[in-house]
Amino acid sequence: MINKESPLPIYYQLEEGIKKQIEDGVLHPGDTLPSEREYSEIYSISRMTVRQAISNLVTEGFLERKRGKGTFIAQKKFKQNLKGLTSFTEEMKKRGLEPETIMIHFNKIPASITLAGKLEIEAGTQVFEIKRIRLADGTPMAYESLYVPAHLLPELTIELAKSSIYDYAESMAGLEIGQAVQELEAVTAKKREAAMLEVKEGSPILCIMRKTRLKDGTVFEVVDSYYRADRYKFAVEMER
Ligand code: 16G
Repeated sequence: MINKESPLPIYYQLEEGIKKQIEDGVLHPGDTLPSEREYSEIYSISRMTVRQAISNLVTEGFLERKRGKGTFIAQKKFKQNLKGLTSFTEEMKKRGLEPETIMIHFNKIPASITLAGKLEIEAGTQVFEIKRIRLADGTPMAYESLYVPAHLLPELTIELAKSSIYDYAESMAGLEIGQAVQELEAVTAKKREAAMLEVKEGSPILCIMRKTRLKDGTVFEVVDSYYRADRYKFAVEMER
């Protein structure tokens, strides 16, 4: 795994070696990683070097540190294809995972000028302000902050919003969700997001801003979603 003649830094070689072992199934998700001492003895390298490689792999989401228990191989990241306009519920079900929602906030408020601008409605129009944690098989994946004009979903309740808003909109409210524009940005978790996503403050987070329209062009929702970068990656297909 380590070639001391190589111009590549040793920590980097170790990092790549561990990644390859995960890829090849030599190390399995949930396994304990060999200790710093073992790596340093096997490859005759300093513990500082091993520590650097491990800490980079933790930041990148390949390894996970559990306090008082050690370092483990992390579960594989979810890859979401950004081709179709899907909901969280659909994405999780597609993978055979049980979606779940913890409702943090559910309220009707008059839209501020800024929000009204984004939703393309008059300022003061009633909108649902919904903040929820989305989980898959009990693990928090994302925290969403969502705004929908209330007149589009007049019967929306907390219970319905804890399930699938897209499903409710399409199968019960008779709306046709059409298209969306999404922006992705890397941010670090602030105290509040870190607590909700069960990560350390400062951990990498993927922030996705989605604006969805109905088929007739009406803005249906604006959503800021914060996804755990150690659990999620997004794939974009391109053609030319
Ligand atoms: C996804 C969407 C979000 C939408 C939600 C509906 C992204 C980045 N965001 O989380 O915009 O409101 O699905 O999910 O994909 P639901 O139908 O399960 O409530």
